[in-house]
Amino acid sequence: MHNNVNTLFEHLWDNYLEVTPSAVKVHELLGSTQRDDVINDHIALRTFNLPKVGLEKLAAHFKAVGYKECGEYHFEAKKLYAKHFEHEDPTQPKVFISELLVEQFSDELQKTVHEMVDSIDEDAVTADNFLYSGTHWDVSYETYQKLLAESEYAAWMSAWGYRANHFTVSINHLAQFDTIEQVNQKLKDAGFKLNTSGGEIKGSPEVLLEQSSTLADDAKVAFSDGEKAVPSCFYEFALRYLKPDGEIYTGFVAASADKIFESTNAR
Ligand code: OOG
Ligand code: NI
Repeated sequence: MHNNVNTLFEHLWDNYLEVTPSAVKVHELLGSTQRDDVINDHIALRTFNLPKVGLEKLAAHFKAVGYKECGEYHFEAKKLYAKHFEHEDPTQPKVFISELLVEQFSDELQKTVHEMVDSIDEDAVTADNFLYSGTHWDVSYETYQKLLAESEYAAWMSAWGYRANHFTVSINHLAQFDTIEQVNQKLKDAGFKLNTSGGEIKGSPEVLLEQSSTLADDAKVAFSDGEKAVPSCFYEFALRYLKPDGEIYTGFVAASADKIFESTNAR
């Protein structure tokens, strides 16, 4: 495991850029007018709730660089569970980790996921690079499509594995934009497609968090039966509001997160 938070995020970022070329354009659009590059509000990772690779196995890598558990979230329809983590340094990105509740799916999906996870080397899970190690298994495009029919999340995991599935621009830290509407307009004018599930803007000032996101890029995956382009990773935008006590809200909103997951749906 890493012991330096900045090194860990540099690796996560480089690995994310490999399959998310549009992230560079997002930075140019929103960040080029600032002295520093954009500040990220949070990142997110996905996994399966099997003992070898459950949420806590991913969390251990963040705890090792100073993160603490701060909230939990349930997604009944998508059969997911999640927690978020914060660093004592509030300028470090928050971390949102979810896991698929594998036992709630068909025997066929369970068998596929167990086979995938069985092929991960035990030592790989604690290695420095685990959080940006991608897939540890061979799946066919046919298997990908079968997973897709039951769970978009399971299919995404089979194609992309362990990596940050999005970074999130902190709108609060942007010099040239005050509202999420302005950010969305800038992105749309540049030709980006936004995730419209539940509306372009998820959340509201009342729930202390507004979020929007691009639709994931398509990137090529080397499936066992050939190469295919499938949705990879996306960029999110978050604007946070002050709580009545005057502190900024640092949590997530389950009803909004439920829709953000859909940013990796096929276009
Ligand atoms: C995470 C979706 C939730 C948020 O900010 O609410 C989320 C995912 O797509 O893995 O990122
Ligand atoms: Ni997010």
